[in-house]
Amino acid sequence: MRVTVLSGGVGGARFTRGLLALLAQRLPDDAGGTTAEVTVIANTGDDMWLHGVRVCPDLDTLMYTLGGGVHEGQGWGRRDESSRVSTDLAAYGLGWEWFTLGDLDLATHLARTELLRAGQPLSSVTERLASRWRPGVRLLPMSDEEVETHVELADGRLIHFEEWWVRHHATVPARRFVQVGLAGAAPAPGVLDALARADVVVLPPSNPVVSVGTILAIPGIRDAVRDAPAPVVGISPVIGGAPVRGMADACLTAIGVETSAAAVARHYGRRAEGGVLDAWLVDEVDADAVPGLADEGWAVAAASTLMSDVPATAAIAARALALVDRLP
Ligand code: FO1
Repeated sequence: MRVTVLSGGVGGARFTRGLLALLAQRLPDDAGGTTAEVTVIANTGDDMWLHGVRVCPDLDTLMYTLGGGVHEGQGWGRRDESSRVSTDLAAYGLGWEWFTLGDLDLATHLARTELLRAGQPLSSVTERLASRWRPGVRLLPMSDEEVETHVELADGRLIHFEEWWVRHHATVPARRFVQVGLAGAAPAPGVLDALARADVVVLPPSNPVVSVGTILAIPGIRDAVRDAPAPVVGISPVIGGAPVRGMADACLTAIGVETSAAAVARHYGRRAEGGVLDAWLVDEVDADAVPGLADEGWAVAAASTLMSDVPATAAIAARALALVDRLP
């Protein structure tokens, strides 16, 4: 069985960890994993150059979370981390005090930068780094080209997404998001194939605007999802009118979309009407949205979608897969 997931950072990584647990139960291999093939297409719009190294937040969150090295409380960065280097960099007046690199995390960025400087594309570098962590999935960047999400503020200034997200906690109103480098970007090797060959495509509860939205904006990827023979199912990142984590509401507001489970579904759109989804899973607190969406032709269900732990997340993945099993 082949599953392809379009993922941002924390939400998508936690969902994929639960999906792998479910698949290990349903399709076990002889090593505690699964015979299913899971490919994760990761957002690289949060990426940046910092201190001369290339930082890929969502790729690293996926690699560390699925590889067992993540700082669980934060959802990003390494467990047992230290900050000696970033503290000393600050003594030189370099870096941002609101966005620092841990000492162990720095090893990942140094390794990535060394391999990029040697001429390897990001997809090859990611494969090499992931081989150490053994995440149990094929981890693909959405593109080998640099595409960075910048935020246009009301006064016209453009700042990097991470500055808006981490320094300003998305409280400064965003006029729009600009994917710098998008026009020259192509899907990374393996991305279109992973969508064409999947038995199911999943849009997990990642940020629908700056994470999944950025992946879909790469020329060719949205069409590849729309044309995929497989059913496409999404899980709402919004529960009861608010994002579970992060500040997806600020992103949705910036593009004029209401922060509700139904509004996010309509934002993605049904494939029958030119969108990318066939099915949508909402939380029980949003069960009142189910009849309306069903009347519009959605395959839709309400279930507990809070990814409180791995078993709960495995159950969410099971409900999402069951939803597309019902599709004609
Ligand atoms: N988030 C923070 O809130 N503060 C940080 O200092 C910070 C550093 C950092 C370094 C590497 C990395 O891969 C991620 C980091 N993050 C930090 C998290 C980052 O903002 C998120 O992972 C995503 O970019 C948002 O989805």
